[in-house]
Parts: sequence; C-alpha cells; structure tokens
Amino acid sequence: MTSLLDGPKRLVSRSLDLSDLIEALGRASQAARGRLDDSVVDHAEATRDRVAQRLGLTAGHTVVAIAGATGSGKSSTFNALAGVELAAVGVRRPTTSWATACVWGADGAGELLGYLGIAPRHQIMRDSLLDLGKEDRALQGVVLLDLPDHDSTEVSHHLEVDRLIRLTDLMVWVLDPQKYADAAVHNRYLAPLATHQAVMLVVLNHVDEVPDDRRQSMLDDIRRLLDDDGLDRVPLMATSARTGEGIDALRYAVAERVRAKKVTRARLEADLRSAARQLSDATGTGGHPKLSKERIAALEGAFADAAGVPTVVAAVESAMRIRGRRATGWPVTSWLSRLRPDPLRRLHLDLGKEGSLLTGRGRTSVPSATPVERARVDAEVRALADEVSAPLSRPWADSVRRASVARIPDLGDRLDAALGETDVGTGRMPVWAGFVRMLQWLLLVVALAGLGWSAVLLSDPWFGVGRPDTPDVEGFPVPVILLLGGVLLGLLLALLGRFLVSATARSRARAADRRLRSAIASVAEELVVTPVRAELAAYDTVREGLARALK
Ligand SMILES: Nc1nc2c(ncn2[C@@H]2O[C@H](COP(=O)(O)OP(=O)(O)OP(=O)(O)O)[C@@H](O)[C@H]2O)c(=O)[nH]1
Ligand SMILES: [Mg+2]
Repeated sequence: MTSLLDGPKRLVSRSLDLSDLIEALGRASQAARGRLDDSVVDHAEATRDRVAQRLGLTAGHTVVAIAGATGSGKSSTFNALAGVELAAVGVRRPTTSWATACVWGADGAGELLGYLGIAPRHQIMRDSLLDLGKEDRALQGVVLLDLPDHDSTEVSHHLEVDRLIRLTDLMVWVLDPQKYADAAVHNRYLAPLATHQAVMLVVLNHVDEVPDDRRQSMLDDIRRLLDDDGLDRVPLMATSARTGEGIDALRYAVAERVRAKKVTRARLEADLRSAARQLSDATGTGGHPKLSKERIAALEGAFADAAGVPTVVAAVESAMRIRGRRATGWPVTSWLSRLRPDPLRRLHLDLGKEGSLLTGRGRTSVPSATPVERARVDAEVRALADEVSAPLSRPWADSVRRASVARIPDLGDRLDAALGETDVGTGRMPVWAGFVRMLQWLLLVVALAGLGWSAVLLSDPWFGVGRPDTPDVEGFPVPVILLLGGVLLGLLLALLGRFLVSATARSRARAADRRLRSAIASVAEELVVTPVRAELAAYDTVREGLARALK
C-alpha cells in the first residue's frame, strides 16, 4: 500500500535547489518567448514568478486547501479537522462563496494570507481562541482553507477555486458517494494535477451513508478512476464529517505532511516541473545539426550570382585589359582604345569615393538579379533553414524559417552596397606597366627621329645618289634602322605587354572575385546565417534550461 509520505519523500530527495529550478525555467521561458505559443510561455513565467514569490514568504506555514463539489462536505470536514464549528455548513447549496482560512500559529502568517488573498473577515486565528485542544497542537503551522465548490453555477466560485488551488501547498479533494465519478472534477482538476500527486490527498466523505458491504467496492472504483487520472500514488481515505469516522486519520495524514515541512517545496517543485514539462512538450527534445559549410557556401554562391559578381568580375578583367593596353600598347594605336567605354565605369563601380559622390548615385548599375537568380536565392535560403530545422518541432522549425527570411527584403540593397563598397583592385597599374610605357615612348621617339632623319634625307637633292656620310650599320642606313627598329620594337613590346596585361587582368579578376565574394559572404552571414544561428542558440538555451529543470 502507498504510504502517505511516499510522494513528498521521493520528490524531495531528488530535488535540485528550488532557486536553481526557478533560474533554469526562467532562462528557458525567456529564450522561448516569441518562438513558442505565448500561452505556454506566459504560464511558465507566471509559475516561476509565483514560486519565487511564495519562496520569499514565511516558510513556517503550510497552506492546506479542502476542495470538492458542492455538498461533498468541505466545510463540515474543515470544522471536523479543526474540532470546532468554524465554517458555515448549510442545507441550501452552495453555501461557501468565499474561502475561509483557519490559521494555527498566526505569527508571521499575515504576509502569506495576503498572498492568498484571504480578506481579514475570512481569517480565523486559532491561537487567539482559548480552547486549544489536541487538534490544534497537531495542526500547528497550518493555514487550512475551506474552498467554495468547483462545480457551482457561480462563476466566481470556480475562479476562486482555481486561483487558490494554484497557491496551495497541500490539496485535500473531498469526493462524495453520489458524485465521485463526475467528469467535471476528474477532467478539470484531478487528471491535470497528475504531476502533483505528492501534494494531494483524496477523501471519500459521507461514508456513513454508504452501506458497509458497498464501501470497499466504492473505494476500489474510486481508486481505479484515480489511477486512470494518473494519480496512482495519491492516498485515498474514507471519512464521515458527520460521525467523525476517519477524521483523526485525515488530520494525522495532514499533520504528518506538514510536520515534515516538505509539502511547500514539493508543491513548488511540482509546479515548476509541470510548467517545464509543458514547455518541453511544445519545444520537443530533438537535437539539430550545425549549419554545414557547404550549405553556407551554396547560399553565398546564390547571393554572389544574384548580386552580379560574375558580371563585375568580367568587367574588372576587361577593364584591366583595356587600361593595360592603353598603358603598354604602341602609343600610336593605343589612343584608339580610349574610344571604347570603360566597362567598370559603365557599371558605376571603381569610381572612387569622390566619383560616387559626384555622380550622387546611391547604387551601382550592376544589372539586378534575374527571376531565376532570385528563385535560386529563395531555394538556398529555404534549404539552409530546412537543413537545421528538420529535426525540430513545428514551432521551432517555423521560427528558424521566419528568421531565415526576415531580412531578405534588405538583400538587394545590401548586396549592391557590398559591391559598391568593395575595392575591386583596379585602381593602379603594376609598376612594370610604367616602364613599358616609358620604353614605348622612347621607342616612338627613336622611330620618329629615324622618320625625321629619313625625311630629311629624302628631301635632299642628293637623294638617290647616296650620301656617303650617312652612317650605316652593315650597309643599312641608321635612320632607317631607327625608324624600323623603333616601330618594330614598339609593336613587339606592345605584344609582350598584351601578354603581361592579360595575365595581370586575370589575376586582378580573381582577386576581385575573392574580395567581392567575401563582402557577399558578410551579407549572407548578417542577413541569414546569424539570424538562423540565433534561433538555434535560443533552442539550445531552452533545451538546456529544461533539461536542468526536468533532471
Ligand atoms: N451524512 C453525512 N452528511 C454530511 C457529511 N458531511 C457533510 N454532510 C452534510 O452535507 C451537507 C453539506 O455539507 P457542507 O460541509 O456544507 O458541504 P460543502 O462541501 O461545504 O458545500 P458547499 O459549501 O456548498 O460547497 C450538510 O448538510 C452537511 O451536514 C457526512 O460525512 N455525512
Ligand atoms: Mg462549504
């Protein structure tokens, strides 16, 4: 048979420090706020606050409430326990509308009665009475509450019962032979209190009205119903408030629990654990994978394409080619390339700070993402959210998805700004280009000198006759060597320059690609990855808090 103390002992022996539990539940509910249903989070927070408040009150008193249907004999049981007619017992139902409190040992109980919201006119102080008997000694430190009925047509009665049941340390449920199977009490009160078995007693009152040969089967029936409610460890007792049968045993059971001074803690602990359990049911227990590098890389790739990174990189390469050729080509032909527009400037990139200020443009002119690119961005964001949220419960998976897209409306502007702010590295030409340029001009000057000299010779009246004083090398006149050599070397140098410029353009394009992609990666990190990680971190915080609270 279940001993009366089984419950509280078991609970308390494995109990954490209650303040640890309060803290763990508080952290979990804070992290769950906005992610789980508000009503569950509100309940957890209200429970935590109430428990914290109750813990702050005197530990010297234990609140014991007598609850049950109208006419079950709550007020009579209250009087029988007290050994005095304190509460009104009536023939007309319902009789009790407001809870009455009887306090044994009034010292320091004021605050607790205030917390319970019992008006002074409904308070009875037992040590202010002179006839203290053995009942009173047994119940020292008890605040006994006679509650209104829970099945009344009076709404105020339910509210009062519900309110006080929440604040009570030990509950005595009074059933009577007629209504013990009523769904109202089982569904509304008993079954939901399955987490609170350790702080409950159930009494079948009016047993004097049950024939002896039917008592046991009735008690068995009630036991079965209680087991079905999940209250298999709750003690069940038989009493008659009229004849006094079983009342001493009930008083003893109550007194025993109160003396152990553990019901208050057990009740508060049960409240915290039950709120934690509800949060946990809503949260689920699944783990989640970390965001994989590959997923993030795929997202960055989609962002980079949508931002037009390949367009910009191609523009960097061709701009570098054009500028390089301009700088290193044969001066006579390279000016022609000036007629071609600069691809970077056409995109309104690489204007420098002053340039952008002058044009007054907030945006680059990189073509905006195509519908296909945008669809890919959406698909990658979804895939990333799905990857980590797949094992999570619905509300958490939803909140991860919400977080993943919450900042997507900013994406276009942010990607464009990232392109605009990235130094694509086309500003200066390499040093060798300067030398080549100098050499080109030198060769041009040489060629022009050769040309001039040759022109002078051609215009000479002696032309054709040959001037013996024209210097020559191996029979070739120096002016011709200068002219042809200058032009040929210039063209050759231009060719070599072209080759070097191509290599430079390619490496600059690669560098630009790296820088642009890293700028895009920061945008992806800020707009998607960080918000998703924040949800996962919140989930982990909730799970950790609940794991501690439910340990
Ligand atoms: N025969 C018998 N009558 C009882 C017993 N307990 C209470 N009564 C009677 O049942 C009626 C209702 O008792 P109360 O104590 O007023 O019941 P209550 O649960 O407080 O009722 P409400 O305040 O209306 O919710 C009264 O007439 C009591 O005398 C009992 O154990 N046996
Ligand atoms: Mg009553």
